[in-house]
Amino acid sequence: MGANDLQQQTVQLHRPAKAAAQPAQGPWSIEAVQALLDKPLMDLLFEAQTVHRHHFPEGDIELATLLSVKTGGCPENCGYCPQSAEFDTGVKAQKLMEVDEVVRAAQAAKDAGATRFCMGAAWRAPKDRDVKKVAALVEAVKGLGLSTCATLGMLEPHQARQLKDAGLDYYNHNLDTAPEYYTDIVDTRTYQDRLDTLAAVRAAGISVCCGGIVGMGEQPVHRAGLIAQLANLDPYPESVPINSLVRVPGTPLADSEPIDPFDFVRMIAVARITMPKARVRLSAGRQQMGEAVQALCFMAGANSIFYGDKLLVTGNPDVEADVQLLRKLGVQARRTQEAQEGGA
Ligand code: SAM
Ligand code: DTB
Ligand code: SF4
Repeated sequence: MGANDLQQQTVQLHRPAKAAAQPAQGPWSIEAVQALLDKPLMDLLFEAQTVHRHHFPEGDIELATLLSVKTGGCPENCGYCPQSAEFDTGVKAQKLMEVDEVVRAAQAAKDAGATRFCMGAAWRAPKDRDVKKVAALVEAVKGLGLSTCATLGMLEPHQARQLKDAGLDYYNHNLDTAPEYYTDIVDTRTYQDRLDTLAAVRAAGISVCCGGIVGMGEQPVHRAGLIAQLANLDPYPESVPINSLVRVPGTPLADSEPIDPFDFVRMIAVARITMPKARVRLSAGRQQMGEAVQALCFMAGANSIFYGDKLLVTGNPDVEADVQLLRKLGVQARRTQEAQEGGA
């Protein structure tokens, strides 16, 4: 197949479907979300794809690179996390990275085609002096023309405002699961703590990146409960990461039953339908997923992936493998603002 044929195929893939998209019908009850999750898969995929094409007619996929700027030694006990100091996972605690090191990584990510750079820190909550240092990182990364994202734990309103002033575009803070299952996963903080930080982020004018993890031994009703919580945030998050648990030896959840791949695809589809304008992020777990399941996730409305050989401390598909996958699917990567404005 020649380049022209591929272009042709890409254009066809992105042509909006004829069926009219249904508007999102919030507020969402758990039962209504559950009913979507229980639909026949092909019907659910059709509905999600229809909504997706209506809201994202360009059909591109955002490439976001993650960097752990402060690794390990975290005092929280999130049962999924290799960076908790309570679990013996072999992750060595490191101090906050310097600005020049982070800028080098961000530039490399941009050169490889990423448009968003996400900085993660294994903190329960940063101190004011930590926020000052991260603000300098945000400013430097923003200066490269990348969209910026940070995930640093719980934030106070004044800290959120400081990050906004530094140029932070998104703050990632996940609800992880339904409130009823949360205490089975972590008991060093509450669901309300998470909601309070999300409110502080929203009030500071930073876009909210908030999602969860599946494959942690939760029941179907907890998956529906997570989606209902996210979709009922007012407004719902601009960006919704759906992670499949990366089972790390040494963590309490290391032996969890993996989620059925079709159930994972269903979560993506229902996130798309209930939060139609959000970037739905096919997040952790892609390395264990296979190309066909990832393609189904894109079909279901996922339009952002973590791009780079590493997530925070665990692996991710190689950059080359992702470039090949997007090429095979005829999907375009999202372009930088710069490139869009320059018409490149
Ligand atoms: N410490 C901050 C916090 O918890 O908000 C930021 C870093 S934390 C590692 C960011 C998110 O990564 C968590 O909220 C969780 O949703 C996700 N995560 C952590 N470990 C994971 C794993 N093993 N598999 C999938 N997602 C994971
Ligand atoms: C999110 O929802 N997933 C990313 C990002 N936000 C920070 C983190 C995934 C972490 C996977 C396990 C690890 O490498 O630590
Ligand atoms: Fe700490 Fe965040 Fe990991 Fe929880 S998820 S242990 S808060 S780094």
